[in-house]
Amino acid sequence: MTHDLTTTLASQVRSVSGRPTEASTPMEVWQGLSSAIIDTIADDWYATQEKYHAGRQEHYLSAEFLMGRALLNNLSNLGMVDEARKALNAFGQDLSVILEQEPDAALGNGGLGRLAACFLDSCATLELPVNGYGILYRYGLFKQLFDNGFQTEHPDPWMEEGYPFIIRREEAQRIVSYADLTVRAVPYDMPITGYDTKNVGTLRLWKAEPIEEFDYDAFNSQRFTDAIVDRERTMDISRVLYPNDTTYEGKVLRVRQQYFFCSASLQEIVDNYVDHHGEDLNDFAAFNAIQLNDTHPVLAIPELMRLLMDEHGLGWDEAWAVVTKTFAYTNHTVLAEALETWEMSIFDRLFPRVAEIVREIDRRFREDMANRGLDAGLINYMAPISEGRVHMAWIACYAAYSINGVAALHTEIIKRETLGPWHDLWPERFNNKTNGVTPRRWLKQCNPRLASLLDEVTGSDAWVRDLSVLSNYTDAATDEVLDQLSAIKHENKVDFAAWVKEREGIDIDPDAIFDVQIKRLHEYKRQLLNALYILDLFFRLKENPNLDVPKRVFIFGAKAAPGYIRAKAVIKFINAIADLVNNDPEISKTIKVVFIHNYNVSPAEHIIPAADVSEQISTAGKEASGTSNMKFMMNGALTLGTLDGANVEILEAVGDENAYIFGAKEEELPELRKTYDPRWHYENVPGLKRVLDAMVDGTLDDAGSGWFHDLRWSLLESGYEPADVYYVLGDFASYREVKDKMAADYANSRAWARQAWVNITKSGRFSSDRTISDYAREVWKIEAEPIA
Ligand code: 26Q
Repeated sequence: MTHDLTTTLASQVRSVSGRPTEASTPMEVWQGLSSAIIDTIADDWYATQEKYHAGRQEHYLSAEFLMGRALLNNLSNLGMVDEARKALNAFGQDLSVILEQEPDAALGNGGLGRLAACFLDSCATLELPVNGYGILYRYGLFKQLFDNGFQTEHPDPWMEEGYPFIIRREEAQRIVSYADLTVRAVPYDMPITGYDTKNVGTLRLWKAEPIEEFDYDAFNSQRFTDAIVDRERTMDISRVLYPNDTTYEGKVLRVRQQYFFCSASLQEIVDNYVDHHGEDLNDFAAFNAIQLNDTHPVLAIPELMRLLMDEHGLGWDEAWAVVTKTFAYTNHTVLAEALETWEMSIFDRLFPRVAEIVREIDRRFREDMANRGLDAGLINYMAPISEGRVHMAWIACYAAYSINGVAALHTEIIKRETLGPWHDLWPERFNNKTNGVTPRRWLKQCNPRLASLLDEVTGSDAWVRDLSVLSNYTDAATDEVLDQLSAIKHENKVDFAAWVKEREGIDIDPDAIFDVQIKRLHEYKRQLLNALYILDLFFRLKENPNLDVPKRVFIFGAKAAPGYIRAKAVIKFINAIADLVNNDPEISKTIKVVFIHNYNVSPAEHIIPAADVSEQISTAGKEASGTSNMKFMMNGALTLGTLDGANVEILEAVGDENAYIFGAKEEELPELRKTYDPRWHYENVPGLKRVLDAMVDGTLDDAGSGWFHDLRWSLLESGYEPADVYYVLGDFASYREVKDKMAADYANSRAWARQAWVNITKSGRFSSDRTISDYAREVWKIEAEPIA
């Protein structure tokens, strides 16, 4: 580094606060230190972008980027953590306090958004010419509070106090036109540093602004409201992130958002091509690949057609030839309720030209398929437009040269079912890219103690760039290393207990087993199964106070989509169990239940290093991949899971003896369902009747909402659809057995530590570096472009 951090820091903090550094608030110091990072990387950032723009690039389009905090990530990547600590100490400030000032950039819901963030980290580290494009939501995912155990949602104006990691690029603004509204798209860039490289990637987030601050004519003629209405309609576009995950919501504003960032991004990508490679757009795909993160950015397909034809003079066939060599599509779900379809009338109303192009894609698709001899029913099913609705996934499958799932099992399911007819047509387009997570944030930064042990055992920090090296050390676990590992886990648990005490006001014992389920709240993820186990354990202990069970803390973190009442009911149910358990003077000596409110990236960084047990208990076939399973594995927690998503591959990596697997398998479920009778399980499976009755007999209080009654009903009767579609009662016995066994195994701490060590050292293939190398080589066809 050419700059001395202490000097830069002092001047940056003073210019933020207008006071001496010593007298500045921690928030101001955070701002100043963050600005100092920008100062440090500015030249390299510029050089990287210049280099990338001249060659072949990949553009990652995503409606969500769940970035979390940036400061520690950047300091760590740049090798400046110690320097920053010292510089702060010189001013009487403490790095850990400063780091906690930073708001989370929560511009995503869950897995899909966090995956995009991990991918950017890996692309930068691998020096790949990749940039991300998304939306600068003014309000990220809602802040979650509990009111009497009920989730309440509150706005998250995350940038309001100033955010140095994002820079407005006035000069690069674009115009996005709708039939009823024309807006400015102003880019805000976030630098993406990599580990131990000078390359700096970019996440470009678009903000919608009015063309003119307000309509002066309207204002002058006293139409004050008119003057601000359009302004507000414009600002609406990038105001708030939709808080759904896995359910589709057909709101017009949502499709406006999607078009907004697709159009702005593509205009820029096309202009950049012209600047560097000339006016002939026929060769566009030689220099550009565009990855669509689920169907949310699929409007980019007709939008690129429009730009190529209307702005750059290509004919339909030429434009289609370009488009079909440019886009690749990632599917993240098999749930039918998540597949996006829009009423064609919405397209007509918002962007008639794009609507016209979609109709032409549809017409040609039908012609093309008829020529191939497909039957009329099938053509109609697969057509981009059917029954007046546009099917975004079908457009993606028709236009994309690559279609991928996010774990081996998931890819098999989409080939067979969700996207089956497309696989029949073009099997060569399909490929699997099992997800991964960045070992920088999810190991080195969040678990420094374990990171040091790995440095020590492997003799270097090479594992940070190539996690697969750890597999050479699986057998290197001496008793001494295992004891160190146990000690590290214990220290992490002590830290976490203090964090929980401060944040949630609950005392937990670091000697207890920390059993953790953190993920969005959804029926298919079966937090309810976990809750029923805890309630059953409560009754077992009540019945037999001398029962020999180890101490345990059950930890949850989960947000429910605000309109998903049954998910909110599960939150209330777990909080009610927590009240019951934690306030019982006897039982609370053995078990505790903690629901961490407002679960997000930063809380995850505190929770995961302290976990012993990783709950991955979705109904087999429903979780596309999961990514917290990988983070837990890297941090030495053992998986308690079903054979679903990436759990299957985790099991394969660590072996049967190092994971706890239970429940019905995906291929068994159709047969089981034919005769499945949840009532029979209720009557006959030990413990079930007692816990299900406790939901409605006054043991647990839902404050008159009727929600617990509904939960029980969803498991037992459920009226119009079959009861217990997620097979909670069906898997209960198997879950209880394996979870009990797991708890008993914990007593042998050497053996447990050995299992943890195997998990850590076999986690290499779940690094997002591996995932990204595979995308780069097999899909994007790009190579590293180091700037130095
Ligand atoms: C769609 C339309 C309207 C409003 C919202 C949405 C919407 C938003 C977000 C639909 C889905 C999502 C997010 C899905 C998601 O996070 N899926 C997860 O993706 C992870 C990364 O691949 C997987 O590991 C998880 O298994 C999968 O659930």
